[in-house]
This record gives sequence, C-alpha cells and structure tokens, in this order.
Amino acid sequence: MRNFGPQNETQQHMKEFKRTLVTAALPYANGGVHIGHLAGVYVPADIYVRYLRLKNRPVLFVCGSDEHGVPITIRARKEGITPQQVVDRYHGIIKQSFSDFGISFDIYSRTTSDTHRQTASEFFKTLYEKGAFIEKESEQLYDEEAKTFLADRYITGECPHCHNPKAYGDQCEKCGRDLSPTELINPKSAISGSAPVMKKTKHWYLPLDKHQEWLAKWILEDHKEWRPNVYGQCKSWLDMDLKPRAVTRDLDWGIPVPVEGAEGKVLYVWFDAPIGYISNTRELLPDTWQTWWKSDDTRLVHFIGKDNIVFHCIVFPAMLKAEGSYILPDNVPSNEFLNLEDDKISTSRNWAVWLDEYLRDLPGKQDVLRYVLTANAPETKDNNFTWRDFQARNNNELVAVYGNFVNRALVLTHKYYNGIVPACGQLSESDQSVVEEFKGVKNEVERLLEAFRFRDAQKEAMNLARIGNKYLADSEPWKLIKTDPERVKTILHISLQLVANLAIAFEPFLPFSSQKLRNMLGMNTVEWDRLGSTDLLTEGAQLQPAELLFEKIEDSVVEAQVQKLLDTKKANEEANYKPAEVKPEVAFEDFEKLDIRTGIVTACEKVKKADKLLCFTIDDGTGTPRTIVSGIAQHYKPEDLVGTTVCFVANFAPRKLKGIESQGMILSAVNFDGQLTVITPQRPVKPGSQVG
Ligand code: B3M
Ligand code: ZN
Repeated sequence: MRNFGPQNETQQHMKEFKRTLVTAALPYANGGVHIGHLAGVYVPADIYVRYLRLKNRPVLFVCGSDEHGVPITIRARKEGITPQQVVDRYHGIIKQSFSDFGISFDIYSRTTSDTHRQTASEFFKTLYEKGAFIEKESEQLYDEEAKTFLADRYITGECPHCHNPKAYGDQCEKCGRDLSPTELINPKSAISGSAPVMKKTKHWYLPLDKHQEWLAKWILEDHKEWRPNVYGQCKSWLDMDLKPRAVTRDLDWGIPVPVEGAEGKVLYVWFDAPIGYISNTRELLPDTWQTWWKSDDTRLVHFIGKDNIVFHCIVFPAMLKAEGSYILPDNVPSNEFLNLEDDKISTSRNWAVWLDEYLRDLPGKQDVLRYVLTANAPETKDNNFTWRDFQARNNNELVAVYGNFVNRALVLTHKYYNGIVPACGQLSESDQSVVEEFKGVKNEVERLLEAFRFRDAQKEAMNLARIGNKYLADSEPWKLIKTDPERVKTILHISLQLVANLAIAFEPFLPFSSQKLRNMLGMNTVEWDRLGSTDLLTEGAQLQPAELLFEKIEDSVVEAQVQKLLDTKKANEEANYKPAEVKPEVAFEDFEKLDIRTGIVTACEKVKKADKLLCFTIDDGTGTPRTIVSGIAQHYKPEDLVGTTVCFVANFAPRKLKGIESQGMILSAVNFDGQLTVITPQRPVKPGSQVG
C-alpha cells in the first residue's frame, strides 16, 4: 500500500467556501482553438469543474469569446469585411470546438453581447465616478490621411535590431523583440501607408502604483500557495514597481467610453474582457449573479495561460478592488506553453493542430487528445506535443492498459457467465491487497486535483487500470476456470468492480469514454464518493456486450499528421524565401575560364561509406568515360539519373573523394528548402556540347 501524505493546505482551505466560480480565459474571436489553448486552459479547467460537480460542490463554469481589440480590426481590414463579421464567424467555430471536446461551460457567451456592453460600461462609470482613474494627455501616432490614431499594431517599419522591413509597432515577428512604434525606422501607417505624425490625445489610466501596496501583501504574503510560475511573475512585476495603465483607446471597435468628451474612444480590450466573466455570469443568472461575485464565501478561480498572468493577478484585481463590491480571485492556476513538434505554436505561421481539423481527421477521438494533453500538460514548464508521443500514449496507455483491462474483464465475464456479474466469494490475501490499493486512489486523486495537479491526478486514475491488469495477469482466471471455477467468480467480480471504479475515476478527465464504459456496465449515475468501493456493480447484474474503449492508432495516421505539418513548414519557408544576395562582379574572361559541357549519365551508384555521395559515369562525347563524384545522394536515387543529360564543369582540377578520382562537377540548382535539382538542357544536345 502506498503512503498517502497529509491533506495539503489547498484542500483544508477549500472547506471555508460555499461555492466556486471557475472562469477560463476568453479566447480572442479571430481564430479557431488549437491544442495549445486546450492544454493550457480549457482541459484543466474542465477537469476541475467536472470534479467539483461530482463532489456535489456548487460550481459555475463561465467563459465566452473576447471580441474586441485591434487584432480583430486588422483581420477584418485584411479580409475586406467588418469586425462584427469576423467575430461572428470565429465565435461560432470556437463554441463548436469547445462543445465537441466536452468542455462543459455553464455559459459560453461573447463580449459583443448587450449584457456585456452594459456591464462593462457601468463598471467603468462606477470607477470614473469614484475617482479611481487619472486623466492624462499624451502624444500618440496619428494617420493624417485616414484621420485616425494608430494602434501600435497598425504601424509598420524597419526593425532597428534585425532590419526586418515588416516589423510592427509593438513587436518584430522576425527577431521576436518587443518594440515601441517610435523605435521603428521609416514608420508607416498600415491603413494609408503615409508617415504617421504625433498628435495629442486624452486617456484614462488605472493608477496601479496606488494599488501596489495592498497587491504586494495580498499576493506575496497571502497567496504563497499560488503556482511558482504565477507567484514568480507577479513578484517580478511588483518588484519593478507598478505604473498607471491606460484603460481607453482611440479606436472605432469596442465599447464606447461612457463619459462626456470621450467621443471616438473605446475601452481598452483588456479592461472590458475580464469584466466579460462578470457579464456572462449575469447573463446566465440575471437574478442571482451577485452571489457568485460579491459574497465572501464564493471562491473565484481563473484558469489562464501564462501570457495573461499580469492581467488576472494584478490589473483585474485592482479594478475589482477599486469598484469595491467584488471578491478577488482565490487562485489563478496558469500553465506554461505547449510547443508543437519542438516549435512554438503560432497562429500566423499556422503551426498548430486546430481542433476542428483534428476531429475531421480523427473523428471520435476527443478523449485521446484530452488524455495526451493532460499527460503532457505544461503545468510547471513548457512542454512539447509530438504526434509520435500522441500515438505512443494512445497505443501503450489508453489501449494497452486502460482499454485492455476493461476488455479482458468484460470479455471473460461474457465468456464464462453470459455477461452476468458473478458472486464474490471469500477474498484471498492478494484480493485483499488489491482492494486496499484501489481504495487509496480516491484520496490521492482528490488531493492532486485540489492542488491543480491534473497531470499527476490522471496518472493516479491510470494507476487503477494498471492495478487491474496486474491482478488479472497474476491471478490468471483463464487457467483456473477448469480447476477452480469458484475462485474465478471472485476474481472477475473484483475485476468488474475495478472497471466500474475506472469509469468514475476517469469521468473528469475522459468524459466520453467514461460514458461509453458506463453504458457497457449499465451504470446510470456516477457517484464520485463511492470511488474505491467494491459494491458498485451488484451480483447478477447484466452487462452489455463489450466494445473497444480505445483503438490502436496506426503509423500511417500519425505520419499523415506529421506530413501535414511538414507541408506547413515548407509553405512558410516558401513564403519567407528570399533569393541569396548576388556575388561580387566577375570579368567575362574569368567566366570564360570555366569549361562547362553536357554529358549523358551512363551509370550511377552509391559511394560506399558516404551518405551524401553518388559516383557517376558520364559519356562526354570523347569516347573515354568520365567519372564524377557528386554530393547529391540525399536528393536522388542512383537509378533516377541514368540516361539523363547533365551539365558539368569539365576543366575542374581532379580531386579524390573517398578514394575515387572525380573529374569535374555536376551542376545543380538549390531550392529554397535545400533540395538539389540537376540542371539539364531544355532540348536534346549531343554529349560534350559546350554550355555558355
Ligand atoms: N483574450 C487573451 C488571450 O487569448 C485573451 C484573454 C482574455 S481573458 C479576460 O491570450
Ligand atoms: Zn527584428
């Protein structure tokens, strides 16, 4: 039996709260959902909420699309449609993906809703009337032709660091550096192409410096239990001293600033978006939403990605505190990033696995992705998703451990007892120890889930299946059926109880498979508190036919996915390809020194102990075969080129390569991706013809 440690702080602390409000970061409605989003925010949040529901703790799970902000207006401009059309399209796609993957929000709304507009507007007004803002005039870049102020993203120019000519006013995507628009060389407005000028404008600022003191105490002293990455990021912000932050923008897409003299200005997207959590709660529960936001016995938990930490731990709490009637978050479990095949996930480079495409290619495999993303969750450090690992976890864990155990227990029960749960006899010592072992799993899974350690919690659930597999392998009922049939009944009885436990333990993690398994077992309800018990299925109960819970994923399936990514990479390289710089001038006489000729390849073979070399025999028209060794073995099979007319430098000084004397050099072109193609004449020519 394993040793289960004392309950940790979080678990004890939980008990003071009557209800939990869980929010998941509002995704920007300018693209779909990819595996990075799912792994970082939505799967862990969903596991947590499903768990709390199973524990019968009052919980609300709130999310929605974030539909304001400059990137949406840029997308709209690029596509020649309105920002509203952009967000309508993506809101639908995002909502569908979440529902397909079983992310069980109580509400998924949007920040263009009337409720949100009203809630955010009132919130701003309250702060304004309380004098919680400061007003400041500043100089900002202005497009005189388009008559509009320019968001940093709307200014392009040359990067002062890497000289990328297409850097943005806030960032250079080539070298990754953060920039400010005034640093750009030759800045231009992305709207009219004209050079922007400086113009005065007034904005409202949240003076975070005035909140510094209580924030520092609240986070650094009272919330030491926050994840180290979250706590550490907050600490470094606080150490740098907080500064006032503008909460309004000169933009025509967003919620109008509800005060006089603010025409043409909207709330900054990061001011209105977190209020979206409130608006969406209010939309769902128009009469009782305040219980979830304004009573001290509600626990507020924000699930977010690491790039959102400062907004959720510092800016939004300062807004809530300034308003005065709201609770503050109790925890902000933020994940690090998930990479894809060792490269940063990127929407603009399309380096991502999109959920809608995943389901098109791998229909019905939602739980496999949920499982792999949790098993690899970037909880403490950035992590990597690879298709090979995806396949291995499916085949070696879901199929070989979980699915295999379930299948063996069910198939044997059908074979020996027509699918009827057999009676349990006297427990042997080994039965006892198995029963003891899986009793402990419940506490352990709960302890880990309440500490937001989803990866380890899922491992514990999987451990139940390992216990089961080992139990069957050790007790070998298929051998005992002839000699000791009574004993087999007990073994299968216990195994089936274990299977039923698996359906419960995996319910928060793999809801689709749990449902399928429960159907096979005839379990209509999931009673989490009975996890670990041995009377989940009653003797004499009829089981449904066994179906496979998971299927093996073949090499060809993951190879196709890898190929899809390679194609993306190639398309990106192609899009970014620039021909190499032209070399310094040479005189015609120098060129004339080279004797380039054509010849026909009469034989070609691999050079032993050299991966890159092919040895060619060339008919160069002289009657004496010419040998040329060329480094193109990775681009051609030897037989591919026999019979082809190639061009070669005929007066190259002979050189020895791997013991073979090479008499010349075959000409080839290098593609942008490094692929070599030999140069052949466009019309037939005699071997030995001069090229020039
Ligand atoms: N829309 C940013 C993001 O997706 C964002 C979060 C808002 S949560 C209030 O990174
Ligand atoms: Zn740069």
